[in-house]
Amino acid sequence: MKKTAFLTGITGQDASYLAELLLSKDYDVHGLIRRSSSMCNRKWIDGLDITLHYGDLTDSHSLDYLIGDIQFDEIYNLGSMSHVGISFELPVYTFQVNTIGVLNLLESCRKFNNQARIYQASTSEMLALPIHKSVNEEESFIVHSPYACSKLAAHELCKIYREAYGLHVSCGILFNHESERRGDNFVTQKIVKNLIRMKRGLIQSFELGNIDAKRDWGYAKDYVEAMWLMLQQEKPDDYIIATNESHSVREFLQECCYQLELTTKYIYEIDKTEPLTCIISDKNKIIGHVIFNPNNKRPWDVQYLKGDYSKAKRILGWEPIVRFKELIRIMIEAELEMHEK
Ligand code: NAP
Ligand code: F7E
Repeated sequence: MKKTAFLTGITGQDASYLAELLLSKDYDVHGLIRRSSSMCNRKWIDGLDITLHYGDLTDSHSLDYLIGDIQFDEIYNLGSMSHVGISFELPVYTFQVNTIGVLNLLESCRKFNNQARIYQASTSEMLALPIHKSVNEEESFIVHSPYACSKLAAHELCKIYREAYGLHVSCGILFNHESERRGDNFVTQKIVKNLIRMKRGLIQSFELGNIDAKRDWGYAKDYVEAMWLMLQQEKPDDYIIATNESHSVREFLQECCYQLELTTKYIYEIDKTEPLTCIISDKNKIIGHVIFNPNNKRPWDVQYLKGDYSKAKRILGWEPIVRFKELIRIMIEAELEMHEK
């Protein structure tokens, strides 16, 4: 018998890669999709042999109906309002999707399919420590945004359903992971796409916010493998998935420029340590500039993230393959290819 899997967030970066992985393992894959006025958000799943069901995490009836109707073996909850910056503008909505949505899903499973193995997408944003160190699963959580707070509440709910009702729920505490499928308004994709447009003469400038923030960036395709491995364990548990390397947004910008053979010159106001702008040149000719606009900074940001994945390595046998420079190469190559087409 084929195993059946149900993925929320099917149009997003992670679920689209996970759907491909599960199909390669001969799963019968089902995805939850929101009604939209256009089909544009389906580009990563077009052509995949999966079954789509209309629904929404905030609509408990749609989940009850599906989870009651099809006895899924594995459920991966990857749907969310996933943008940290926007969560400051939409805090209530963020909680409705990221917390109440998870509760809706857990309740459906408790009532209609308590044998399903469930994956919850937790996040490194729950680990906004004041000191700079590599963190493991023993660390206490600290949050700096409505997004992080909504995910922490969901994380705790998962633990409650695991302990109180014996549901097989595992939470992956994933650090930032990127790919050519990353949304355009996350910093890595924003930098890659805009630098390539600038190199091609399509734009002369773009803006960034906090470039001193450091992140542990991995590759989404590596990370979905860890999600699957978590649900293959007899015992549900929580795991950090990361690369154990940390780089600043400024380093990301620098490395992209280097790989695109662009040079940079940072301009500072007298007595200031944060640059105002960065002039970008191609073969000694100025082609544009990046503006560091304080208005793009979040009300409260996480300054440093680095994850110790040794528990995942020990128990799941998982390790990241793609590292920082290779990740940037993959994203640049995909974008250049898209421009060629
Ligand atoms: P993403 O590309 O932003 O995708 C989010 C998905 O959630 C989209 O398919 C979106 O559908 C769907 N969605 C939004 N609101 C929904 C709702 N009310 N009901 C059902 N679906 C809804 O996110 P991702 O990068 O793949 O991340 C996957 C999960 O991991 C998310 O939960 C995210 O918070 C978490 N996470 C991500 C990272 C990372 O670095 N990528 C790290 C840690 C945790 P539409 O197309 O209809 O908008
Ligand atoms: O920001 C800074 C920004 O939006 C990274 C989500 O997948 O990973 C992601 O959240 C850093 C922050 O990702 C811009 O202030 C500077 O310090 O790419 P990001 P994120 O906030 O780390 C976590 C683990 C998740 O769970 C989330 O779902 O870059 N930054 N200038 C900027 N960020 C953006 N977006 N845009 C800028 O112009």
